[in-house]
Amino acid sequence: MTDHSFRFTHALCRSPARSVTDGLRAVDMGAPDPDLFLTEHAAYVAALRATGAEVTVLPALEPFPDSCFIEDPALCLKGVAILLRPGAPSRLGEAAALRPDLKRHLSAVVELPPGGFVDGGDILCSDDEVMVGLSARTDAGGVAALRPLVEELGYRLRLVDTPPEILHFKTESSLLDAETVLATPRLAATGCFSGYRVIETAEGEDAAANAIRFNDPVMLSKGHPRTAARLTAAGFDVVELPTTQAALVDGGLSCLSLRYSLPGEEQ
Ligand code: CIR
Repeated sequence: MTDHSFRFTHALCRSPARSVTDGLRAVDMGAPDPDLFLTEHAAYVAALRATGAEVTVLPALEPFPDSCFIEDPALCLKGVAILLRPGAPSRLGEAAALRPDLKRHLSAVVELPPGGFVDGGDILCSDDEVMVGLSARTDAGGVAALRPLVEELGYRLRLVDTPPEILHFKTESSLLDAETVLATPRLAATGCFSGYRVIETAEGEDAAANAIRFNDPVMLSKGHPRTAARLTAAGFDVVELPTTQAALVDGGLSCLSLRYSLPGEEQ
């Protein structure tokens, strides 16, 4: 298996519910428009499919306004899904709702043992390391419960801090290849990426950091031209996607999919 931190055969997404208008947000800049959200979501799914991956879009879950951010209730590693425990009370039930789908699509599902909370948005994976940022959603008890599960799968776990003003660790970072991350200057300045090459987002373009490398392209939130230019200059193939509606509820590109490969099907 090569480059398994960014080469994926599959992804799971969840259609945004009409109730996304009630999605959690730190600052209210207005509710997202559910129809426009669906349009932007469809463009995202099409971009994932254009890389050759098989993408399943699960039906909307109206009782869970934030459930299109499917990355948060689970972590997929080496074909195994770890069912997490989201740290926001309104999102806790998303994990149980996702369990049957994970059982259907992944080769195995394991449950995070009790003891704390972990959101997938706080987890950045390279080929051999799982970096977990403590945040308002992810606590030390949750990370202690997660550690043996990821070690069992052959990864090291690196515990880092997410600065308090940042929702999730990956709100301001993403993996570009096994040695390179894209991060905001604010997160990079904490020193948490020691051992990695860091490309910083351009000034005023912090939201660009919530990106994904998915097979060949780096998918980047549209409207961040100087960060896009930096990535292109570094040799990455950039695909820009609109995230105007996800941004209104503190979401971005990484939160909208669970990316995985099944054993024996790696690209
Ligand atoms: C929340 O606050 O949970 C959602 N409104 C946004 C979740 C974004 N997910 C992510 O950064 N992984």
